[in-house]
Order: sequence, then C-alpha cells, then structure tokens
Amino acid sequence: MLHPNARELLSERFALDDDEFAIAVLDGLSRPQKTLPCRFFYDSRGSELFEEITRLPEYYPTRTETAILETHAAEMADGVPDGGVLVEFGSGSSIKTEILLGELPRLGGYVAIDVSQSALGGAKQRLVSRFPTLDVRPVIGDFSHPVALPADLAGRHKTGFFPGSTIGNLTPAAAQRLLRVFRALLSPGGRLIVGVDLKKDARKLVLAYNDSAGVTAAFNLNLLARINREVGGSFDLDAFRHEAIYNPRDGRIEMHLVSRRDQDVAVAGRRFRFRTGETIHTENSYKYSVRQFQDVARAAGWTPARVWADANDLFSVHELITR
Ligand code: AVJ
Repeated sequence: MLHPNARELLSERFALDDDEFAIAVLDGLSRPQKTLPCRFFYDSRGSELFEEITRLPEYYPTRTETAILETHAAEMADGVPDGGVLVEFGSGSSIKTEILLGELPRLGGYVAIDVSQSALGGAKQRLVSRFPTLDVRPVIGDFSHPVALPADLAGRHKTGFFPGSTIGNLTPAAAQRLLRVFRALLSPGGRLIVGVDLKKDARKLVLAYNDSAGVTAAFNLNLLARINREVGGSFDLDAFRHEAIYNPRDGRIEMHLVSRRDQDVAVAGRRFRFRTGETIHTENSYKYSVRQFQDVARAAGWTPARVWADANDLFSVHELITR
C-alpha cells in the first residue's frame, strides 16, 4: 500500500499513470454499458489528432472561441487588477492565453496548470520570449483535483481561465462541483473566464464530431490502439466504427465505438464479449444555452457577469465573479 502522497509524488508520466489507465479500462469495460473515460484520448498520437480536429472545417469550437477572445480580450482583461494573477486550468500549449496576455502588461503572474510537463515547458519558453517580464509559473497537475498554487502568489487577486469547452466533458452536476473547486481556489474575490459550447442545430453538432476526413474517427479509435499497447489488449481496430450522436434529452454529443460484429476481446488477460452493434461510450460533450450554464455557475456559488459570443451564437465565453 502506497502512502497517499506517494501517488501524487510519483504520478506524472510514471508507472502509476499506466496503472490508473489499466484500472479505468477494466472497470469501464466491465459495465453493462461499456465506457472509457475521455481524458485518456490524449496520449501523444491522440493530442496530435486533436490538434488536427481543431483545424477541420466542420469543427467550429476552436476557431470560434479564438475569434471571441481576439475581439473581446481587452474587456476580459479589464477585470484583472494590476499585480493580479491569471490561473489557467489545463493550459496545454497556452495558445489562447497569449491573446489575453497581450492585454495584461501589468499581470503579477501566470500560473499554468497541466498534466504534461513537456507542454508546460514549451509554452513557458514561447511566452517568456514574447513577454520577457511575465512571471510564468508552470504547475504539473490535473485540474480536476485541487492543486496548490505557488505560495508566494497566494495573497494576489486571482482570475481563472478555463477555455475550450473542456467543461462540456462533465455532466452538469460534475461541472457544478468543478466550478466550486475553482471558486475555492480563486477566492477571495476570485473571477473566472470559461469557454462553453452552445446548443445549436443537431446536424451541425453531429458534423463537428463526425468529420468527412475521418479525423475524429481516428481520434476515437486511437483509444483502442492505446489499450492494445499500454494494457495488453487484442482490439482489432477494423472491427469497430466511430459513431457520434446528439442526445437531445441530455443536451450532449455522445461518441461511441460500435462493434461491427460479435467478438471477444482480451485486455490484461481478461476477456470481454461484444455483440454486433454494442458500443463503448467514449465521450460526452455537453452543450448549454447561456441561461443553462449561468444556472450551473450560480448553483456553484458564482455570480454570472458578462457573456461574449460570436454573431452566430455558436460558442460563448462567460465571466463569473464573486459577489
Ligand atoms: C476538448 C472536450 C472540448 O468536446 O469538443 C473534439 C473534444 N472530441 N472532438 C469537444 C473532442 C471530439 C472536445 N473538447
């Protein structure tokens, strides 16, 4: 039995990560509705494929949110006091952050939280060369668990930044819990800028997750390749197909991997049976109206303030403040 802190100390990019993946896979495949957690999409191949998704003509969220940030960056920045700190949850390459940082010459520090040490290192290098006086503080960690901010910045005013509609991967109940965690971390007087994909025509949504070039299909199927490699699986990738559907009741896109035939698959020495048409549910991507998201934010103790959207109401960026 490991000391609880040992997991924290050893976690990133280490044996315990493989462990966590294996446990999640065996658990998910043992359920009546087979499921795999979407956070495991992002191995190095998966991250490449996601980058490719963001450039697809059908995938509107990334370019729409980027345009909203470019249009309204000065307004978003005007709530950050001189010497205040910007805290980004799941910062990755910090590309979108750069848009805000251009409007924040007197920022007291930028705390970038991400699980990938290499992404953090690359982002820091790029940001420091563009903003030589910026104090960049990489923190390795998973944004979904409370992370400790650098102690010397604890007393500063904090603005959180959570773009990308990553929050859409969570159920509304889990999104509410995460917003509460963020509020505690950013308090007192904290503020949050969060990107949220909007409800829209179901056909447009489905096309964004089922592109004609098949990149999203490859992204979804890559999860099976990862299981084969890292957990000792026997998945035949040709025996499954990608599916994206809009579930109007829950207001979410669901991605599934559909078994093309009756088959048995071995994973880590265990056997899993698939019927023809049976699916593995691999991702939810919830879509909100502005009001629905504000209700979730209020239930988490935030006060909704400004909302920015594009002219076609495809995507929204919310400002949440502490009353
Ligand atoms: C990174 C969670 C915002 O839900 O749109 C893109 C992931 N999955 N295409 C999304 C994703 C399939 C994406 N997020």
